[in-house]
Amino acid sequence: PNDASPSAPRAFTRSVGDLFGELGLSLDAHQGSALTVTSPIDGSTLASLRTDSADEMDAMVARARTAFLDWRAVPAPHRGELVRRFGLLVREHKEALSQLLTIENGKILTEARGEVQEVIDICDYAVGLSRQLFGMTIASERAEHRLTEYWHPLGVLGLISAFNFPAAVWAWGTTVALVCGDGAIWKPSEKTPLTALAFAGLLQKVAADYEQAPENLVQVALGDAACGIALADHPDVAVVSATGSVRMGQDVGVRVQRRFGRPILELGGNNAAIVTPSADVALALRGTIFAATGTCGQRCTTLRRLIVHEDIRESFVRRLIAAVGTLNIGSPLDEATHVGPLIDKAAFDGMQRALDAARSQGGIVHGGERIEQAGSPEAYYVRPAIVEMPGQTEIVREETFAPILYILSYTELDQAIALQNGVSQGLSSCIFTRDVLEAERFQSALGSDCGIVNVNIGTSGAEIGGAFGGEKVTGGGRVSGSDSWKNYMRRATATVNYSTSLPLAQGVKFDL
Ligand code: UN1
Repeated sequence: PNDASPSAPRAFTRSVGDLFGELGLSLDAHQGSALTVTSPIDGSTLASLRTDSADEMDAMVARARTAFLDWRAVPAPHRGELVRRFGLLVREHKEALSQLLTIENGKILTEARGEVQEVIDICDYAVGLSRQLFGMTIASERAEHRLTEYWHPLGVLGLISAFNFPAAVWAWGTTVALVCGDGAIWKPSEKTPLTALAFAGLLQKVAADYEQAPENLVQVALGDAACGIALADHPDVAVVSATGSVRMGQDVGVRVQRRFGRPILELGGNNAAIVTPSADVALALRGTIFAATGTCGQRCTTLRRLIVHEDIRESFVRRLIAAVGTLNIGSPLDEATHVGPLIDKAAFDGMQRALDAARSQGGIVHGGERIEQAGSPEAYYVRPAIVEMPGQTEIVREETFAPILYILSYTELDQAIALQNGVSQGLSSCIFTRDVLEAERFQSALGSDCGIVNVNIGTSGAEIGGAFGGEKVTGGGRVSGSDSWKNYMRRATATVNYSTSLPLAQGVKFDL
């Protein structure tokens, strides 16, 4: 039901202290005054934590490097055993971890459970991978020679993650890096350090009980951007994986590249759906609504642009606006809620600025208003906005991290594809069609220029098995899935001569 004045958020049934207790962890060693953690559900304070200084980062990297030197010698399947045990522990505590994630991040419980499931899934994936870190043999041009490619552990991974997927993105990189033989440091978002301490705490606990795991294999750096910069600049951090804004990635990527470290960047998206006249309308509606409003529009894969065929535009948009009007907006702990709060006031202000800009650029805004919660002035709940635009104006080409769906229309498919590709970001895209030619064209070299190209599903909710990331200002990195494990290893090409002569490559003669 559409409830214009939703009930005040339920008091949390579980406190953060209780949840940590259930996980067998304690926050005692992390207490401090530098970082106040609040819940977006009602703005209440959850914890006050100490942070790490830039000087402490040096010592942390040195410890990680020492751990790596031991860990690289452990056989990969035995490294997988560590991840297997972690995955079992996450399974055991799935509900408590999901609640903590919801309390700290504000995503609805079913999505929090989905995120914890992603952590479990990537553990299974990484365990399998630990027996499949294949190299290959290559045909040598010389007689009685063998050319082989090896994949070896790389070094220390520094992983910078965002508030919106406070656990899964870390797990994608870290579990894979661990089976690849790397050490790992995690710099989580300052908005979600508790989720980080919980997941890393469980992994540390498993590592402490695993005789083959060295000390300090997995560490957490709490702090502001300076901690991330310290990782980006440090010559002993071999690979830096960063998920977040384009602006952050431009800084981190350049810093890592300057010292010839390896950056993996997964940055902004401005994801579009093309809805064609042959689309299954009910399916397209459900797909677009979840993609546009899930996680309150705060996924990097959130649907931000809908490019609908002129012939069906009016009826489709009318149904979309009506459906968004029926979404339950309120406490994410309430199982009936569809859309929880924005992360904070800055996100709300950014959303309102974008809506004002859209209006001034000719847009007609439906929804988008704040929904006040009695007694929680610091909680920012909004009705997702549907914004009819006269064209792909400046604001439409920007990523605003909030639930705003811009509506554009088209008449020819190639025009829709040009609009879809006509932004600087290139993360995710989709088409709703039952026409096989349209579906194929969209996925082809002439179609979407994004890293993720979906047919008859929305832009968000990628599975862990596929390479995740995108092109253009999205950064080009693939954090997990497919063969992206290679990002966490180094390649060595070995040529072995098992003859008694010494033929040189390319037929070079050098007779002594
Ligand atoms: C992100 O928002 O940074 O594809 C990650 C999805 C999720 C991950 C999103 N599996 O929507």
